[in-house]
Amino acid sequence: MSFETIIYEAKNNIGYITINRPKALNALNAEVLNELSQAVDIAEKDEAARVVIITGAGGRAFVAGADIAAMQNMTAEEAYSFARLAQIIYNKIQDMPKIVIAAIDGFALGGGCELALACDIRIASAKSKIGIPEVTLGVFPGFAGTQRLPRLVGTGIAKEMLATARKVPADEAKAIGLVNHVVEENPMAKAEELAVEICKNSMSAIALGKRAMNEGMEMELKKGIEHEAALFAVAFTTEDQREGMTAFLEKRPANFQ
Ligand code: DAK
Repeated sequence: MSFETIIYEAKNNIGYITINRPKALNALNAEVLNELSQAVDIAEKDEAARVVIITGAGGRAFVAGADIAAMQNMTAEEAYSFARLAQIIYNKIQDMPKIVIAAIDGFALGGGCELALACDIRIASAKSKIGIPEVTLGVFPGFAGTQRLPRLVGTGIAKEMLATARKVPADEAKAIGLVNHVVEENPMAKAEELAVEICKNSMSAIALGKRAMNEGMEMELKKGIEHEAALFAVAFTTEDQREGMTAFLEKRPANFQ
């Protein structure tokens, strides 16, 4: 399915969302965000997509940030609405009951870094640079970067990235836990390799485990552990639990739904 600035397609159990505005390094304006929102909804419902990969077109950028030209003359009210639009989409990505992988080939800056942070797994090519340079523009990250980045890499590194605006090279991003894997080139191939591995496993169990991690991170430890038990019990109401354990005992591969 093709919008003006987003391409969505599903093949081999993978849903691909491509941000397709390469002349502006895939910068996010309201049109891109509205279409991204629709694509995320489609990917979530699409039974042909067991894993979702988000990427940027053009080979130079994942996303170089929110569109600076679009933001230049915004009033404070318009800036608030713009930030909320992106935040709500990014929350939908975080909450999706499927694993979402960011395949980063080039710049992932500002709102692009924040989009990658909303995904579950990040794969970057060696040439990629990731950062939150908003303070060079007189603003600071408004698409949840001040919340997700310190949760992922810790407050010390996140505050340094905020204040220096430095574009962190891929190998350093890996060392600080900002990306899961760095590949010489073609991060899509690595993302697809992971997606194939993920697809062998129970989708309902992955969804419950992802939810336990996401929701547990918002809770005090012992509450989170209790919450895990409640969701663990839900796994025992699924066909996949019966199939997975029966298959193990029958010494055959599981055939999950
Ligand atoms: N917005 C609009 N256009 C962009 C862009 C962006 N973020 N990034 C790149 N482009 C455009 C360039 O203007 C250029 O367009 P033309 O001149 O060709 O028409 C084209 O993409 C190619 O870019 P360059 O010619 O600059 O390419 P270079 O290889 O020389 O440099 C670069 C690549 C990524 C280093 C450079 O383009 C760059 O520094 N881009 C800006 C990166 C950035 O600062 N990103 C953060 C944006 S701010 C909020 C608060 C904050 C935010 C949102 C909400 N609230 C509280 C409401 C902000 C979020 C952000 O993401």
